[in-house]
Amino acid sequence: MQDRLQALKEEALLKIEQASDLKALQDVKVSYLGKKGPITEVLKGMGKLSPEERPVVGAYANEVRDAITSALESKVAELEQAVIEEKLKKESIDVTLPGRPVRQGNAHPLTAVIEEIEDLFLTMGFTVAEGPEVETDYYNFEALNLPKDHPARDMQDSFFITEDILLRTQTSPVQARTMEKHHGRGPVKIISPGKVYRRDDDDATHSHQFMQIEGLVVEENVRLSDLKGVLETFAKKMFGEDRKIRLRPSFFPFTEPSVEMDISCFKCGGKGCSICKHTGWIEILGAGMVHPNVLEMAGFDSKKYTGFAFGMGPERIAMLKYGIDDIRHFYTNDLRFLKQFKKA
Ligand code: 2NL
Repeated sequence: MQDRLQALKEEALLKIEQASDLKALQDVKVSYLGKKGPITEVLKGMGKLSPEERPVVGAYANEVRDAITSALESKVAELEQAVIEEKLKKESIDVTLPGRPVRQGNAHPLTAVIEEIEDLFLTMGFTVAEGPEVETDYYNFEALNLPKDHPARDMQDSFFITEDILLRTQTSPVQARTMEKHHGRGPVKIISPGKVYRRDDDDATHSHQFMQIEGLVVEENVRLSDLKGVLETFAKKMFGEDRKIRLRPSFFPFTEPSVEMDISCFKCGGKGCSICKHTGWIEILGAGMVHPNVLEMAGFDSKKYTGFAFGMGPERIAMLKYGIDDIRHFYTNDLRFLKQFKKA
């Protein structure tokens, strides 16, 4: 019986040694160690042995089974390791290959200009305020001292949704709403960038939807000279340190007095060229001291508080700065146009 076990052991170990894959090992395991395998058979037949022989054969049978089991385990580990090594060899990557460049886009020129203007005012202590594009007649007109019969309220000029609701024609309603939230206490120091809407036929210089940036400061003892200082800083930072500014009298319903600001031409320096239409000056924005009616309607005591406000069109600023000749370029999404504003 021992000889039979010895033979089985050698046979199994040889098969394990020769096995070339895991499947073959599994077959060896089933055929030698399985319930119907020869070793189990030997163990079952031990009842027929004499009591002296039984422990000796039993111990040897166990030894054979353990030898086969451990040979199987180490061969399985060996084959698995070989599979991993094969895989590593096949999947190795060449780290010296040049990388694939990630294509990087750029901000829309209008976005870039608006953010530049925002940053500039943020450094002067302003915060950015936002509000709804669908506005009430009250905030868009009435709170800004635009009386019921003012031509700006005309159906010809505005997109009305109902008699009382319209697409905002300026960002001033944001300022009126912000002032109200201050409950009559200063300081208010905000800029409000955003989309505005006017009924207009689109052409090279008109668009029914465009952007506006307004600024507002309300505090005690705010004067026109404060307005002038802030706007001069803005003009120099945006168009060059050697810019001069000038204020011309103007009219807006929500400011009194009202002014328009020109900068000295950044192209010709004031001598006269096509950009400044041979005047040496370029109109940049409108501004003024906040009308007392506007302050009072927003809950501020106009005897105690004064303020200044200004408004500009970022499209115009961008067109001047980059020499863009048609406002429609901003909205028609032609990549040949947009890609020219990639920063170096
Ligand atoms: C322009 C002129 C301007 C304002 C906007 C304003 C807002 C409040 C009170 C007073 Cl809440 N004023 N805004 C003032 C003057 C001019 O815009 O030409 N914009 C493109």
